[in-house]
Amino acid sequence: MSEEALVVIDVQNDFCPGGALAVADGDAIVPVINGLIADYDHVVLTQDWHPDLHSSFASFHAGRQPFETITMPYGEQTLWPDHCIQGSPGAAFHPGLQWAKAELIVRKGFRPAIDSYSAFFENDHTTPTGLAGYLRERGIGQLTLVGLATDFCVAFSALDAARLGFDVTVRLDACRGIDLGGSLEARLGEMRDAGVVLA
Ligand code: VGL
Ligand code: ZN
Repeated sequence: MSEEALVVIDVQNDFCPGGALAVADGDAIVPVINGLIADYDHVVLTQDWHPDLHSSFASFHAGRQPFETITMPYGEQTLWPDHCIQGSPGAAFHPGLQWAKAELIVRKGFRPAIDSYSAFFENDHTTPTGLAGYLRERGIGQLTLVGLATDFCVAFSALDAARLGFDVTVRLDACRGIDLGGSLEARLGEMRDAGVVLA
């Protein structure tokens, strides 16, 4: 039997109330996640980690507003308010998150020209972050995903993990979504179809 890991996606100040890209109730999951962190032998965190002037920021594109969609060389890209800038307070983990036990922190979205929702691949779906190799080398085959946002970074991480052959559970009580134009229902359906267990 392979090892299990908890993967905590982007529980950062900018995705919590008061942050630059606040997810409604985003901070409500922190106590639930702390309980899970205590229970798991292996904990991995991800951290959205953009340079300023990142191409996923609406401010980078003249005349564009946050939450509009544009076409990038790698496909469709939603534009966001400036968020999770490297080293800024908004990019820090929520102060209540008990993350000290984490064995690995995966940073993503640091290439200026491409966004990265998934913990496994950038938004071109081909540039790897290295996480799959790390988990495989450590004999970890079962993943429980929690965090923010359900319909973006959690969902794309879960879909990639399932495609890569990991057993994947998403704990919905420890996630919150953004829900842009029906994105939450769409991603939940895709996750179910991909064999992700929604708990
Ligand atoms: C995320 C939008 C932009 C997320 C990150 O963590 O779900 N969403 N960057
Ligand atoms: Zn981002």
